[in-house]
Amino acid sequence: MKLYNFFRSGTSHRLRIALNLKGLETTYVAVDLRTEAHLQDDFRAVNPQGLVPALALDDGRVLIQSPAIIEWLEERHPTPPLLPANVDDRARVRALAAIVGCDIHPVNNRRILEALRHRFGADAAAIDAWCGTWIADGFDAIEALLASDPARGDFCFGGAPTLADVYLVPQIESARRFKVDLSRWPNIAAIDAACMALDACSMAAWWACSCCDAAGASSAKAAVEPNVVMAATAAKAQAASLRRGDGIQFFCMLFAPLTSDRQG
Ligand SMILES: N[C@@H](CCC(=O)N[C@@H](CS)C(=O)NCC(=O)O)C(=O)O
Repeated sequence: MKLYNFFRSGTSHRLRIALNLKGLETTYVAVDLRTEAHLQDDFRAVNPQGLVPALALDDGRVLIQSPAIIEWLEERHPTPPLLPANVDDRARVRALAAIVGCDIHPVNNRRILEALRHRFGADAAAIDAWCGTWIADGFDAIEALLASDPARGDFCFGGAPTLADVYLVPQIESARRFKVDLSRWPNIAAIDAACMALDACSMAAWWACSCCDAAGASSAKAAVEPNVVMAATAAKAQAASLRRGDGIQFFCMLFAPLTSDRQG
């Protein structure tokens, strides 16, 4: 299978987590949103919608839309399951995922932010405020749902990662990029820590991503912000315990957060 994705795309990130949890390997194809590679004819031939991710199967068929792809993975490769056995529980897990997938991510996507910047004159602070508004709105709801579940273990539902965690982790990463203070949501922060302790999640992070190439990293800007330094430091610490660390990955890990691009 070929995975068309971008290292800082939240929807790509959620698919990488799902693939890792299922133990499935793919050939990695980088589609660079910063250079608008996703809007070029060659990628539109893969996905006419011009969005990542897309998963090309070995027989040539292409799956698009991360919710559809992840559900396909769940049905084709049911072990380990990302959805609970009980129908009511499945509805709960899907609802948590949908808060991210339907109500947070789409309004913070790159093309929305580009329209805010170029058609409506939004500056960087306005963009952060916009994204922060919708992330906080969704995270408040998720936090309340998590707090109201007495049977919950370390993850969004029960004691193992589910679809809800697959969606939540990339959105937390995106929240950090948009300077959202996560201390307001202790259950969400604890789930992030539990997920990031799993190789399946940490190896799906943008800093572990093989499309974080030297060309991308070299576009790093010099403007260092505190959250960026923290992210780079955390990434560096994470790197020590993970199966990566060649020169390019290390370089990317340190400098990719300095880029000014903000993707959904
Ligand atoms: N609903 C789609 C959304 C895909 C999507 O919006 N992907 C973003 C990256 S996270 C993208 O390709 N954005 C390009 C753009 O907005 O120009 C899915 O879940 O796959």
